[in-house]
Amino acid sequence: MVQQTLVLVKPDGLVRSLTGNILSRLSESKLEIVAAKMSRVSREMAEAHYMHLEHKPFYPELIQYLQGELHDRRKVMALIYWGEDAIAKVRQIAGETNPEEASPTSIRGSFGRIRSSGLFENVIHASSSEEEAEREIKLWFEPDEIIVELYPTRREVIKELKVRQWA
Ligand code: IDP
Ligand code: MG
Repeated sequence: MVQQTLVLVKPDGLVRSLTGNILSRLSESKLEIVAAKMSRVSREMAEAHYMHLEHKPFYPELIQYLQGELHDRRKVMALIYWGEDAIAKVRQIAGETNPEEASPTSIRGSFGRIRSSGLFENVIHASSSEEEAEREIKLWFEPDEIIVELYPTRREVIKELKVRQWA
């Protein structure tokens, strides 16, 4: 089944210069990258992304983590991978959530660690189901930032829209 999945290189991945390595590992999947960008992460974005974990004891620190406050690197790299069984393939290469339990050859097993607070600092995010992928892709990307048609869109005329242009 052709699927799409959201990947985030989290701030620890960026601050440790792991982007190239992570993209190399993910390229083994033979999936196609159909969108990519650097993104600042507001508190609202971080909370929306992890809304399903709101009740967890590690949630406040997780929000700080995604915002880059734990690594002084306030951004993430967001990508969409697209192709046959994309969700399972990317999760496989990413490895288990807990880096100590992740396969040593996976991204999280190679580069993740557990903070002294207990938070799993695990280098990347990867969507875990089609429903989650759809919600997350629509949260992180606008339709025109993606080079294929993933979900239905509608056209709207927005009057007096103020946009920033090159001077
Ligand atoms: P996932 O990233 O493998 O999909 P989720 O359960 O969605 O795992 O959790 C989101 C993130 O929250 C994880 O990537 C990890 O950074 C952190 N996390 C999840 N479970 C725990 C835990 O039990 N202890 C500490 N941190 C956790
Ligand atoms: Mg998850």
